Amino acid sequence: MPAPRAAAIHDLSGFGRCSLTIVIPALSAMGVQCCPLPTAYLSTHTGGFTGNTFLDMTDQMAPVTRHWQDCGVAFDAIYTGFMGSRDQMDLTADFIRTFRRPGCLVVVDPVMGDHGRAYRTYTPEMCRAMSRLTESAGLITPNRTEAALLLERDYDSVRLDTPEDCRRWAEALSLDGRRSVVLTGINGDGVTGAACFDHTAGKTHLVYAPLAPGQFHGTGDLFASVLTGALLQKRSLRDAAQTAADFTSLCAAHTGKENIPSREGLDFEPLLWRLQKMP
Ligand code: PXL
Repeated sequence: MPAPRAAAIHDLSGFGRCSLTIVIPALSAMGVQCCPLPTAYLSTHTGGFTGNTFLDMTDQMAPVTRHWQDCGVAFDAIYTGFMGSRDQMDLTADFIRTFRRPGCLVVVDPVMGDHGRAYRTYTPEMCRAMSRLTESAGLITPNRTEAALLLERDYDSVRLDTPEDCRRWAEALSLDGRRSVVLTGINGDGVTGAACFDHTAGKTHLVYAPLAPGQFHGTGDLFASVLTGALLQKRSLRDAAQTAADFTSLCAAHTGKENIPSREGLDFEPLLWRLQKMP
């Protein structure tokens, strides 16, 4: 069996572990061929660093789409994340329309913010465009902040305190059951996890892993990358989310012990081998 192939539309941030510097190694370790379409090159991500460079690669997106189409490339998955501009979201929607075929998994991680606030580069117009982009997805992976932005609700009203709350909000994000949702950042006593609404079964399951102390940049990117890799290994949504929660929790616990500044992200490289699956 050849490796499943995923197109990954995210930014490339040189320092600070997020987006493609997580997506590529995680998917590769899981036996998935990753074809990156970088939306921008930044010297660092925008969380915890100031003065980062930003090379906008929007004008590359349509030519890359056309060239891959000319080459007859087909994808088993399209996985998108952080966007640098509103135009990028429209071009990403075009990319999905061009390459979607039966069985192609379309994962849109609606990266827009965390801890109740949009990232500083995300304007309200971009958040609305992201919401439109998520309509092309078979699966979305918002955190609580992104859930509130997608639903146009006040952050404080999207409470994830009880299992019933978590289920309700995950289902509210499913466009009346038409797409699957993995709502991340649900917390319990000493645990963190995700509410997984599987649109094929019409059911929501909660998965949990130990909550490690500390907050690290790129945690959502690692979770969504492992989730996508596990789905391409034909695991169920619940199983894939459990694998992603376990691995992310392990990396957070390890990073916490190493005293690494949170803006440098998760020190996942020493643990990457654990994602490997023998053929
Ligand atoms: O991890 C999300 C992310 C991705 N890419 C860039 C970011 C952020 C969050 O701040 O700044 C460039």
